[in-house]
Amino acid sequence: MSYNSAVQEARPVVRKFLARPQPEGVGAIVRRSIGRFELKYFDPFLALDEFSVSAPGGFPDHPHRGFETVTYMLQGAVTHEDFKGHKGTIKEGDLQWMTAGRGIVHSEMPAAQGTQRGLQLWINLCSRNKMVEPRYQEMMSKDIAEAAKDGVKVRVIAGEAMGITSPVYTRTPTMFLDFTLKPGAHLQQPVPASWNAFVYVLEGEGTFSHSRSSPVTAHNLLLLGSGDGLEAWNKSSKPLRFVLVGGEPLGEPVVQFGPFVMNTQEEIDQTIEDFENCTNGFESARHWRSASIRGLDY
Ligand code: FJE
Ligand code: FE
Repeated sequence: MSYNSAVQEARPVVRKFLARPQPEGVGAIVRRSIGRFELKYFDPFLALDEFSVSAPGGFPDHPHRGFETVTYMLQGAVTHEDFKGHKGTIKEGDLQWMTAGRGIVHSEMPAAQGTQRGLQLWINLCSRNKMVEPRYQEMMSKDIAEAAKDGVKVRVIAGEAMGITSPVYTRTPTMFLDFTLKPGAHLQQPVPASWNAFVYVLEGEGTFSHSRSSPVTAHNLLLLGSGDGLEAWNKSSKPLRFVLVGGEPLGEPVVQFGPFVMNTQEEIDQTIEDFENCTNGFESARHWRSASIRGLDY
């Protein structure tokens, strides 16, 4: 092993899942990898959906509490609108990092013709942060820092890679990197040894962990075992695109009821009560309906 290599001990691939399409929301399709029955939780990650949605479908008014949603657009556009009047449209390459904290009610609806595609990652918050004030961090594609070298391009959504650091604040320490490798390219990317990490392949064929392992194609999730980083190769003749996501495990109990994720059943019961009564952060839900529900243009 070379002295100066960025990765001394490549993390092995310990599990591989093909995410199959399933219906979700209204007329939307998601390929869910983390969050489905076989892999309910990969601390601190609650869900990873590769979503596909076209009008008139979408994800109309629904709540969240106790975690963050990260929406990263791959194609098309999605308009989001919440119960406090925060509204916007994210397009291909744009990012919305939403800390739901004590409560968000919002809609996420197609904003362009054709199919909107993207990734939505749910990151758990530790008990201390579950009831923080909601917060948005949004970045347009042009503001997401990129670096390229030796056939490897990275877009740094969160964390640090190839000398670039993202300005996104991660309450639960997280890295989220979008890599594209040209044919023949090789990558070594450090990931803190104590973190959980995974790869999700978006396009092409990748060789991960060992240079002679069998290639992995789109829609596959790879859970990485222990080591200090990822090693990947593009041995194919087409571009390879994947995301590498890592996070510091919280090591706390998780009680989930749909879009509410707390530590105990009592907290979930309280959350359901808060949502029904429009209290403790859900006050604005009482009279709010999104444009999509009111039948307006959105
Ligand atoms: C949700 C069902 C849902 N994956 N990917 C139940 F569909 C949703 C939800 C989403 C979602 C939204 C986008 Cl833009 C992308 C998604 C699930 O909105 F939150 C619950 N509870
Ligand atoms: Fe949502």
